[in-house]
Amino acid sequence: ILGGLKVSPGSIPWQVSVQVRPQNSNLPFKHTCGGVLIESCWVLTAGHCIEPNKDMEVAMGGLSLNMDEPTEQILRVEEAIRHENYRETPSAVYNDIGLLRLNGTNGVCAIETQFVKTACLPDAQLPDGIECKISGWGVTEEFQYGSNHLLSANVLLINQEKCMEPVVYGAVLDNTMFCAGHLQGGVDSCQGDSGGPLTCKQNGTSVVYGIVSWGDQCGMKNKPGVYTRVTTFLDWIKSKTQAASP
Ligand code: 4AZ
Repeated sequence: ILGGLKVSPGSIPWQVSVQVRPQNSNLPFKHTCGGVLIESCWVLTAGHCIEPNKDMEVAMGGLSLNMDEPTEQILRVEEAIRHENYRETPSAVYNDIGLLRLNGTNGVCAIETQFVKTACLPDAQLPDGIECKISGWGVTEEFQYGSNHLLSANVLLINQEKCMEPVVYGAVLDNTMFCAGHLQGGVDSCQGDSGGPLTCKQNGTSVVYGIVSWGDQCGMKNKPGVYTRVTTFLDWIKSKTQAASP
């Protein structure tokens, strides 16, 4: 996160750190992406965060990547599902969404506490210009390898036509994505934040409106962050999470 501030305990309780290691190795798990807890046993993330032949786990309820915190819950990923139409081109990533099914018993995986809670899904499009929140442990202006402490920043939803202008992203952008940030640059998501939440208030409740997906570098003028438009994928999310959970 560029232009962000340290998050205080319990203020983004659905934030997840998605961690990986080579399959069947005993190497430590390393933070690779963000994610969002949407059900006790389900984490929403970006499709490009799902790497084949890797063991995955998720850490939630903590703010620091380099300390063991008593509020933290760490769970193994049983199944990683990438969208069937996920596609990467040199200029954009399409259908950049995935789901992680967590290991648990009797349909309980993450336990709800003050520090771990599920996020609500949106049920409608939100207006241009409203302020939303991004968060993650990714690259900052100060730390090229990411931040050890969870950071967050406020960004504005940018009009789709504006973001499809040639000086911004042009026609590589489609309606399954949207832009958010500040066209003058500075405040943005960056590498390592991918898969994490962009939440907005809908009727007073925070909803996961976007998933950090891609962008041309970070914090540059006229190159805002691009987010997977979660409202496009509500039926997909429902079909996967209702089919496999007990
Ligand atoms: C990345 O490389 C990445 N500024 C994530 C977000 C943005 C750019 C790149 C948005 O994962």
